[in-house]
Amino acid sequence: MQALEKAPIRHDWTEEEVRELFQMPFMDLMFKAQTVHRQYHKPNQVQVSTLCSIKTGACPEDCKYCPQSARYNTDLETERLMKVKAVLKEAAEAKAKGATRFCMGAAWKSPRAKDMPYVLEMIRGVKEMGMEACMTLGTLESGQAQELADAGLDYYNHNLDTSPEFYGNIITTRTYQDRLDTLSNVREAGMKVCCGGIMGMGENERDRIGLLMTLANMADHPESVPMNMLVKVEGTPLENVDDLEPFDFIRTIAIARIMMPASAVRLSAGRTNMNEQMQAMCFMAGANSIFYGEKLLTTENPEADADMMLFRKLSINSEQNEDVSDEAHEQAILHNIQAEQDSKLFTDAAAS
Ligand code: SAM
Ligand code: DTB
Ligand code: SF4
Repeated sequence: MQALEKAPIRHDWTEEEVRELFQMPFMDLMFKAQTVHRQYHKPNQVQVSTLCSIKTGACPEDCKYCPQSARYNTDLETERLMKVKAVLKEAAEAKAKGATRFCMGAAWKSPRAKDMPYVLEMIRGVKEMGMEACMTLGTLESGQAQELADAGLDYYNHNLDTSPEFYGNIITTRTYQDRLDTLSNVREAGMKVCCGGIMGMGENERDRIGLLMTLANMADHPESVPMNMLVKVEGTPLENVDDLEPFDFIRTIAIARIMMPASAVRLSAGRTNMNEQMQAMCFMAGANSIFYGEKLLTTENPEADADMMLFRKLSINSEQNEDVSDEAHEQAILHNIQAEQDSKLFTDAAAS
């Protein structure tokens, strides 16, 4: 049998080509994305990361989607930088539940010099546990990026969020170029790049094309590409923006997979508003990473047990760390099946 030829890794995508992908019949696009996915990734494996908000709210930036900006009234309780010990306790719990990567996020424009020793200690602690470490702390100068890399940070998350053209409608306190500069500082320091965007902010297809082209035409593709569906938070300027057509979100995932074949594509924020079937379609389109655990940074994420159940229904294996006991997983699944049956009994009884 002839070996399957891999799609090439390209950095020269044209707008016309990407538009053609967006215009493909949905089934053809899904087939193409799944074909590329299988050339580069295990088809039934999804990586799980857990998020921890190490500093919450009171952010000076004005990102219109974000509940953590100090400019909007969102009922969010602000929290100063967490103690290193508390962060490492959460990391240990995440590891016990099966996470292979621990991602720490701070609502900062940029980390301050006095915060750096604590942040570096957090990285060292997570690495000692045998997990990958990721951080998202805002803009980084090259020296700061080097300090993080030297402490062992594997990934730095910094999103472009949208196209260069639409960006000014969403954020005015830092420029697109500032973001690109941070990304190149991260690269030069030798860390892996986690960079993606948010769909459903009122952008149009051209903007989704613009975002994907900026990502895929970088000299090196981001190793991880988070695709967030906007979580509309009351009090933010985007709270009432129109919903994105779910198929357009799935299409965007499929095209990200085709344009960046070797990258992990993460189905990130917004999963609580997606049913199991939609999430399965996102996996089919090439998403192979999720955030696992009840909370993202400040908003809800699906219950861990529900995710475990979904993985089981789809025979998806999470890329697990060795220390997680199968028994603990089995118990959690059984617990969830029981809860699902109980709630069915309840609704059946109520209907009769
Ligand atoms: N303050 C840092 C920064 O912005 O670089 C790090 C934390 S920030 C919350 C990380 C990312 O979360 C943002 O770039 C954005 O893509 C995503 N995000 C924030 N609020 C969101 C929302 N309401 N819905 C979807 N994604 C969101
Ligand atoms: C990313 O692209 N999505 C994550 C992670 N990077 C840090 C954050 C999503 C945040 C959703 C809104 C919240 O929970 O505050
Ligand atoms: Fe601040 Fe990050 Fe939220 Fe923007 S996305 S307001 S920088 S926490």
